[in-house]
Amino acid sequence: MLAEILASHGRQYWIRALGDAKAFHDADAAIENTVALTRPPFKQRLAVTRGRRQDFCVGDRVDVEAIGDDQAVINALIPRRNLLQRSDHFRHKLLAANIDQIGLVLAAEPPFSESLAVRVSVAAAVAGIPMRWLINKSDRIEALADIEPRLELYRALGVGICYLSARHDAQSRLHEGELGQWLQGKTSLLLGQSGMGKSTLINRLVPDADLKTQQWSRALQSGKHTTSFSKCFDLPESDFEPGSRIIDSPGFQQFGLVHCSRSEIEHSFPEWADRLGQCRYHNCIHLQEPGCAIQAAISDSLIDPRRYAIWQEIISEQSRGT
Ligand SMILES: Nc1nc2c(ncn2[C@@H]2O[C@H](COP(=O)(O)OP(=O)(O)OP(=O)(O)O)[C@@H](O)[C@H]2O)c(=O)[nH]1
Ligand SMILES: [Mg+2]
Ligand SMILES: [Zn+2]
Repeated sequence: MLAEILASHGRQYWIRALGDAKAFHDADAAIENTVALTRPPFKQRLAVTRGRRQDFCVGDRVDVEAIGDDQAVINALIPRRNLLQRSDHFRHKLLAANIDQIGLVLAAEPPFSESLAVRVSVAAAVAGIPMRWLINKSDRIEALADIEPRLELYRALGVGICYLSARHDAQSRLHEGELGQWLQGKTSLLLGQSGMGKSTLINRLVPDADLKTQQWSRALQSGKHTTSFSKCFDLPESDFEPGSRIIDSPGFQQFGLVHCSRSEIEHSFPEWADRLGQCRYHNCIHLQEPGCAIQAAISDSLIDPRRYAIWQEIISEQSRGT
């Protein structure tokens, strides 16, 4: 039978049968090649994988086999529409599959890392998933003023930016305002560093989500992120179209892009586009090469030096360890 993964934790997955009871029975019959099904369709249950496989993630559609009343085994993966991942030289982490959009949750307190935000933007672009920046804690007006000039730069680069306060905005504003409109009918993944307020936001949007949240200073001291695995929730049908879903995920402090090619990363810097063909060497990586158009633009203050520094950091990681 067909199911989707709602949450993943190590080799254990929380799954839900796909579709209505009829579709479920049809799919089941097709897969198991049996017509007489007496077992009622299941809604949600725990599933494990065969042969120690761990390469599934939230949002995956899978073919499963029920075991008893409350468990299942995953047999196979249905081809993915998209897959968001991060990677270093040692491992690839699958973050979510088959999603419509990403909300990168940022805040001024604790200060968000621009390097991480750029990295997530590159990974999202490479996976072909649209992204928006959700600036949370906008009740902290003074802190917000500090990051505003940087946000202005990204807005000019075409990034969609939406302000909210998960803690203080009225329910109606969260559900019906810009954020609510953006969430309508879509499967949205919330991503971001620890303490930005992803789980707080989901608790406001999904009344029975009951996610743990934690003061970020305490979370950072303990070295533990509050959310430890990704989980998908249905947004309430009272305010959202059926099929509107939101995924919570653990905060990260690193976001490697070893799975992305240099050209993919380069093209995630849209303000460089006109200059990319103008370097002396066609395989220029814009670090120390003579006749580099990007370095020249830096010297002439024509492109943003902080974004260039993030490029240097990402590119030096790509070659390390290979
Ligand atoms: N002032 C203010 N604080 C907020 C807001 N949203 C969340 N917080 C606080 O920020 C802290 C971290 O919130 P969480 O929701 O646990 O953050 P998270 O992004 O889920 O963190 P991880 O699970 O570790 O990735 C909590 O103390 C929240 O109360 C907001 O809109 N304004
Ligand atoms: Mg959380
Ligand atoms: Zn160059």
